[in-house]
Amino acid sequence: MAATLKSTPRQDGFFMPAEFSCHKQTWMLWPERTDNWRQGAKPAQKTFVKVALAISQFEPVTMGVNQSQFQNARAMLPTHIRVVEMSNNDSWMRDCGPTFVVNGKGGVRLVDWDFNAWGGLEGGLYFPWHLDDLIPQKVAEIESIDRYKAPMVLEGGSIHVDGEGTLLTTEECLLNHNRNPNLSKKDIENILCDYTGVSHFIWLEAGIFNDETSGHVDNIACFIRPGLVALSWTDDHNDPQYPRSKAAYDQLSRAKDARGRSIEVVKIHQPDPVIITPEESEGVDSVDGTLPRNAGDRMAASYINFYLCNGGAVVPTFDDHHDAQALKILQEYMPERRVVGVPAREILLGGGNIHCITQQQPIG
Ligand code: KQY
Repeated sequence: MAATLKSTPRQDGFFMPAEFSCHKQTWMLWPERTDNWRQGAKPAQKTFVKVALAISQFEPVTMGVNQSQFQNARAMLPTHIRVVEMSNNDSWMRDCGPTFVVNGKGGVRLVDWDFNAWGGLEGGLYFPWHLDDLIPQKVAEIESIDRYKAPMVLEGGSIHVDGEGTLLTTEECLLNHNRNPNLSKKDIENILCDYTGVSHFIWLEAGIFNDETSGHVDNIACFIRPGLVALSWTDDHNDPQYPRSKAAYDQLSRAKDARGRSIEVVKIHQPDPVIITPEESEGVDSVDGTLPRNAGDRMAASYINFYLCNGGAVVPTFDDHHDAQALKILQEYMPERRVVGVPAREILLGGGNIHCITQQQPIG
């Protein structure tokens, strides 16, 4: 039985560890909705299988799946990947899933944030989202982990931590009025301190151009280890991404972390603009209340949306001439990991990437 605790992680000595610390397993959710995933979600499902397989070289994977797709997911995934029935509205485990916290003495609990599908009725990406909102509670029950219910809307992809007291985020997302209109920046910082155990914030202005999440940090910048941040970059001063990445670079270069260290920034050049084709657009069902996929729209493609797992890094690739360089630089900066590229256009077509569809459960 998983209890819902009345205290906060901070009061109980729990904090959110960095993604690069040791995991028990990775959680994912199976894609199926035809108003987000083209061609009945079949191409996306094949890509999710590839991502799950890549991760499973490094650690166990559990896939949550709606009842209607249980048999299909079970058949498409190898038997070493656990498949559990878990009703959901879509497959973004990073964002609707829990944030796990640890106490450094073997204890693991989780934080259950409010979820409103990236903006609720003011620019949210689909309606309803009530099943997604229950995912953390279901994970808590399956794993018998006690749960904290946090008093704020937050998606996991909107924060990164270094595990040593620093939290990286963007104003574009966390201060968007469609998440927590009644909370000030200071209120948000206080809740994040209480529920993730951090003590220091690095606020970037904005995320990736055209990112439908309102600028999640996990698409533009992430910690590779304490004091080292990878940043999505472009050398093209005319690209709408340039001022965003330049501002982030300048902010990070000036920033100190919770321990007073300066931040080293490694630039990872973005792929050339990735555009939705007419064929891709036509494969998506049109439904009121769901963000349409229009031919000609530029997607928020970034190599930074990678996932760190035990001894590995699973990185999106785009069949682009920048792919090889991105993988090479990440491998150089993470010699302790094996960097694996997975072609990820099909995930990008749904609005996110590998980091957005995964959630780490740390070892206590
Ligand atoms: O974290 C993400 N990038 C998720 C995007 C959600 C897209 C829903 N269509």
